[in-house]
Amino acid sequence: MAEFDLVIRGGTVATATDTFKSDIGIRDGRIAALGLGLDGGYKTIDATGKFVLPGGIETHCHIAQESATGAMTADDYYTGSVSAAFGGNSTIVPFAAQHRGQTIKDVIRTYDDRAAPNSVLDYSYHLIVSDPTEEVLREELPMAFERGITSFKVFMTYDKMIVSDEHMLDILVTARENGALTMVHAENNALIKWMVNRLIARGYDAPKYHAVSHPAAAEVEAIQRGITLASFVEAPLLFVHVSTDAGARAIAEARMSGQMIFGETCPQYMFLTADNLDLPGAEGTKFCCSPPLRDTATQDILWRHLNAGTLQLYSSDHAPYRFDETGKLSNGPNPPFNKVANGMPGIELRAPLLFSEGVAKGRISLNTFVALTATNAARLFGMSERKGSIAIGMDADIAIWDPDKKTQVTASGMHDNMDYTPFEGMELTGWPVTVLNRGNIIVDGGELKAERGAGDFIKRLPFDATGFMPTRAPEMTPATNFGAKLF
Ligand code: DUC
Ligand code: ZN
Ligand code: ZN
Repeated sequence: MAEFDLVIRGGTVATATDTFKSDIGIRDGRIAALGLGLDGGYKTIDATGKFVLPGGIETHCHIAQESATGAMTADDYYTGSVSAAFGGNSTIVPFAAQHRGQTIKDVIRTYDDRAAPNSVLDYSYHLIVSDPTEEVLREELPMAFERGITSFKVFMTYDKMIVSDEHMLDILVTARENGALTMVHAENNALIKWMVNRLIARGYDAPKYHAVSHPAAAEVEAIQRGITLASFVEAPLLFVHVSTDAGARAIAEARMSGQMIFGETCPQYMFLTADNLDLPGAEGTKFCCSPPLRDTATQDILWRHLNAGTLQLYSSDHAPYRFDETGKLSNGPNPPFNKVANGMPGIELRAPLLFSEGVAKGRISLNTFVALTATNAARLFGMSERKGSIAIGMDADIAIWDPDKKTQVTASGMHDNMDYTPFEGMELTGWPVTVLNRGNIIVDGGELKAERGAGDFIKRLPFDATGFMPTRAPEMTPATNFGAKLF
């Protein structure tokens, strides 16, 4: 009998800290041995000349999700997970969105029905909370955390999703008390609405004005406010899709003060600019996302924030709305920018773009690449006991990268259910040629090998606050607030 189900031989293994030559022996879905000269595999993969990396963990993607205005994403859990797998991912954590009036129990049931029969990769969800009633805060969220869904997103903008600052404090305290991580879409709602109204009233309704309508200042103000609120109640807060230098600097400063503040950016802010919106007719709607695309100076600075550790996560924010009446053009063939579904696809290209523009061009190390595409997400979202690294005992979630493979990006080359890619025509160096999830080959040599529904739900652990030293606000401290116990 073979000692291992599978041996990956001859590759260069990299984790978030180390790079070394090693074979990998896999048994029962887990990494059973590391070392040179391993044999005894029922199957063998020759990885000579390749990088053997932890499978990517994509923790910001919208799959089979209705927006607040009713638009359904183009990808379901099958096409979304297949596309993620072709892009080197072994795990996905999309959102399960609560719209006003829905119970969290119903939301989770709905997404279980969508994900379990379809996902080819392991998965979990972050909840989106838009209706934080007493029952949601006291009973439903703790029940979701118990089930291993230990993170959720709230919005500081969008009339149908926004939570007030007061509710945000309630939510942050609930998360803190239950070991959960709050994620936030930080943009100042009033500033955006004021700009949208002013632009539209003056006839500036082309897609390019979407970028103007969501000023950098809106993001910066909301990030500063979010930091103030979270720090006041000593709760962890993750700012998703950070797109401004000043916003990232506010995060860096909060981190230096010991606050549990985290940041994420996305490929669109690093590889596209607002000029992409300036296309004839409705073409620019393909590039409408929120926060909007910025400029080349911001692109440069985001690399620095990734290297400096200001931003721990780099996620696709895959929000696939097709360029037709089911998506971008649901309000007519030439919609005003404020009637366009926000978001763009990119789950398959997230890691390849970072590899090509980052590792291959010497902007980041291979280890930083691993940290940004897998390890940091595993740690922040309570999966690091099983996922995000290559070590004995961990899930055999592995992506084998050919560092020299050249690919030209085309929409038809993607495996999502989209009819465009915003990265069309880019020339990439490096591609994940084989992808494993718990030792099963999901993708190999450009072919899908996995069965629909092969992925498992991953029960995640609570947020780990080790090492953070927030300073308690005097007004929350009995010694300095006349004895009031507020926690
Ligand atoms: N926020 C996201 O995270 N994704 C798409 C649109 C949005 O507002
Ligand atoms: Zn958002
Ligand atoms: Zn998103």
